[in-house]
Amino acid sequence: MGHWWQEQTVYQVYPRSFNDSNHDGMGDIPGIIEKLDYLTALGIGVLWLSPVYKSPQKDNGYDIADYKDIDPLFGTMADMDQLIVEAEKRGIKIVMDLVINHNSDQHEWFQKSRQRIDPYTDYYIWRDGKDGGPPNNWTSFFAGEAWQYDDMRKQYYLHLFATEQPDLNYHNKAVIEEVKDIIKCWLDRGVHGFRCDVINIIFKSSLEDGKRQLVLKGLEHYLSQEGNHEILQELRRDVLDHYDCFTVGETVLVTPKMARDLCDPSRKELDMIFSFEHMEADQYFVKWFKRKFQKKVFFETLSKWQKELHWNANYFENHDQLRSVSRFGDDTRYWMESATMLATLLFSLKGTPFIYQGQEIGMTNFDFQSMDDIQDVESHNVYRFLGRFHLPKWLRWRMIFKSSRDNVRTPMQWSDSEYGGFSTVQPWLKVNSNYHTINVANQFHQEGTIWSYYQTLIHLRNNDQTLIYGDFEKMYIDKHVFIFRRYDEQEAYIIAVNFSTKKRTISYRGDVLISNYNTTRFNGVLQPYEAIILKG
Ligand code: ISL
Repeated sequence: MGHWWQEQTVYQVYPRSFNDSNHDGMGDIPGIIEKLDYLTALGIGVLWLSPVYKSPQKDNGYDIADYKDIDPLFGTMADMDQLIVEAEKRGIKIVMDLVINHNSDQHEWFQKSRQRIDPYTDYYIWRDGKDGGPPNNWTSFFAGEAWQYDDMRKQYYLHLFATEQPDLNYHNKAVIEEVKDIIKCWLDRGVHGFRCDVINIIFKSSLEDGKRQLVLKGLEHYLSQEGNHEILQELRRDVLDHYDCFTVGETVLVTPKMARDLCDPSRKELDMIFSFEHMEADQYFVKWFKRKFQKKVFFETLSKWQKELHWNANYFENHDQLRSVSRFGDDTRYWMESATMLATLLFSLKGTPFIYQGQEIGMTNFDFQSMDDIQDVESHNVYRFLGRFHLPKWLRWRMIFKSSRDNVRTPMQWSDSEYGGFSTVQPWLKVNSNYHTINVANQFHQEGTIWSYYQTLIHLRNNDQTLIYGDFEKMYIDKHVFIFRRYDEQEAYIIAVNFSTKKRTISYRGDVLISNYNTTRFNGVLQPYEAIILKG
């Protein structure tokens, strides 16, 4: 009926924090191979690998210095080939991260471009300065100006992310040919798709000043431009369509209309996209300004995206976000209940479910003590940047620890042995001190754990055409409760979730397909953080 990538659950591995096989404090590819049976046991069909390419690691691999080589931190190309083969043996398909908006200033193309060596001279976006400053007023996603002056070339280059991540020039056809070649090379090696990093901002239609706004000045000149669509269609037509693969776009600041233009099947661009709007229900304006989690906004937003798109890439966590149980649930008193409730919601929405390593055991946000515990380039940039406005240190620190991406990047908690069983030496980022209680060994194949609940849910969804393909209909939303229906000609389910610490009465009753409270016959009363799927 559909495609394999609609029926499977995708598991995201953040390689540096997954499993360290060679005792250097850094996760690696052989470490992932060791854990493939673990993923099979969970029921995973697709593994998305955050970047393992050669990289100076300024942004943990999202700054690629060679798209066709593996960083020695993570292993070798032979390890990568083995991972693909071993995964395939277990019915797991590998999906790579494709980062093509920018790469690293250490990439050979950039090094040659700085020296105006052809054909690389115009591979990046170089301009002369204006009035003694940068070419325009654009600002970076990582705070501050989006331009860096290069002493060698005596010009500025554009970087929408870190200074060490120069943006590629998509007005240059040669760059598009390079990208096709990279995609082809990985598909030929046996991977089955790509998660495409910030893929809706790759084409800059002009370099005019951006309109006055507080952050991301310049956005209107590069967000989802027509040229962007043309490039995606070309990549699809010339390469992707010749393979059994899928693409999921990471699409920043996307609206439903933009999303449809990117993933409407008839346009042949992307297969699905990650939207961000539901992840903004606990912030004002940008993530550094946190506010109380607005549950109703969260439900309404999920509902809206379910209606607006024919197929969603559903997620509550990834390597840039926070731990969902800490963020949308209650990671102390109702840790188990809220983690399993969130899981039920995620797996009963229409679309492909994506989970992030550790989510299946209810890992929580990190217990940082100071800026020294944080490695993320974005966090450090923003901390420094806010200093320019004389924000006191305590306030800046508060903003960072509440929102830093390092909250989810701490090492995977495998057991209660030292360093959480992730490594035998001090890892690159501290292990959350709750590893003594929250770890895989405590939950793996054990009744009544978050892990086994995920396993059950994955199995349930994998084998239920209505849960996979059925239509979505919103039934009821209030400040705590979200109720919707999934249905097709054969079957109908009512899904109800209670995002509160109090019991809630709803007007539905009936036999239960699954509940995180083991309820079999539902009498209308939802327990704190209870989730149920009702039959019929
Ligand atoms: O992390 C963010 C805020 O929560 C985003 O602004 C993030 O930078 C944006 O979603 C783009 O993310 C992707 O590209 C970045 C990289 O640092 C992220 O890890 C990646 O997911 C630059 O490659």
